[in-house]
Amino acid sequence: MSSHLTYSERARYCISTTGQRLLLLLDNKKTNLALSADVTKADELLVLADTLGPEICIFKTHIDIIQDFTPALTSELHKLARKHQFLLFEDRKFADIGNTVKHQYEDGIYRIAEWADIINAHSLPGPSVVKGLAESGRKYNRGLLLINELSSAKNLIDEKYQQQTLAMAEPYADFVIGFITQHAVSSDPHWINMTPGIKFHEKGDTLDQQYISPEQAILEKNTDIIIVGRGIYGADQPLSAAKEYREAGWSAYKQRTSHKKLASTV
Ligand code: S5P
Repeated sequence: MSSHLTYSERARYCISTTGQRLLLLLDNKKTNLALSADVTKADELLVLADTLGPEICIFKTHIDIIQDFTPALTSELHKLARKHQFLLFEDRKFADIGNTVKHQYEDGIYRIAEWADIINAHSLPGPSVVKGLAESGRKYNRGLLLINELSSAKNLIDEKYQQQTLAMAEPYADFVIGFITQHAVSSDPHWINMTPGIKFHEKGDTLDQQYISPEQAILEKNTDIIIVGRGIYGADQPLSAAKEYREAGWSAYKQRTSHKKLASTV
């Protein structure tokens, strides 16, 4: 299992430069917290990026829920990403034939390929979805996450689907950096496993979201990055909430890597 290795140790195994950059950033900045910034106003999005930027490794957007979107928004986000050293992840969940997803990635009003370091896709359409996105993504040196598992109750993904998702990722390891998942997909150290559906003290919402804790994700399920939305931006004090999730995620990671190191010395 590679879960005892530090993020920087695992960076050496990456073929993707985005994957490598992210793993190094996690250890340098000492945070494995991704913020899911699911707000609907451009100014709210920018305030979140600027105030919570120092706490996070990734700022995850749903750019199509912004009511007052203009291209200036993504260039401002890009500036904040440089200022605070985080990556931008557009949670677009592409799920169509190669030719269509390529256009959805590069064209339209959002021009996602121009500003998002990371995107994600459902593996449902088969390799065509990865092939189509890779044509644009490789030009911009971007990273893709395949959706291996969902956090919503009674979703249709089963074990066979997950095995096929991993098999689909393997030939594209220069572009696919890992998975959106509830548990570590493989022991290969270069795959980065990111887990949404994280919240303290709550088991779910009224629309079938299911939550686990940062410790469950990092220590029990061996995933690498916790993705937190309403637990942070919905809190009375988002900055203190972000610090708490950061601390929980980071100490779980420190515990995981130090445990295994001790185990390997005996
Ligand atoms: O399985 C998933 C995959 C994703 S990317 N479950 C999820 O909840 N997400 C996303 O993570 C979802 O679209 C939302 O943006 C975020 C979770 O938000 P929260 O407010 O429930 O933490």
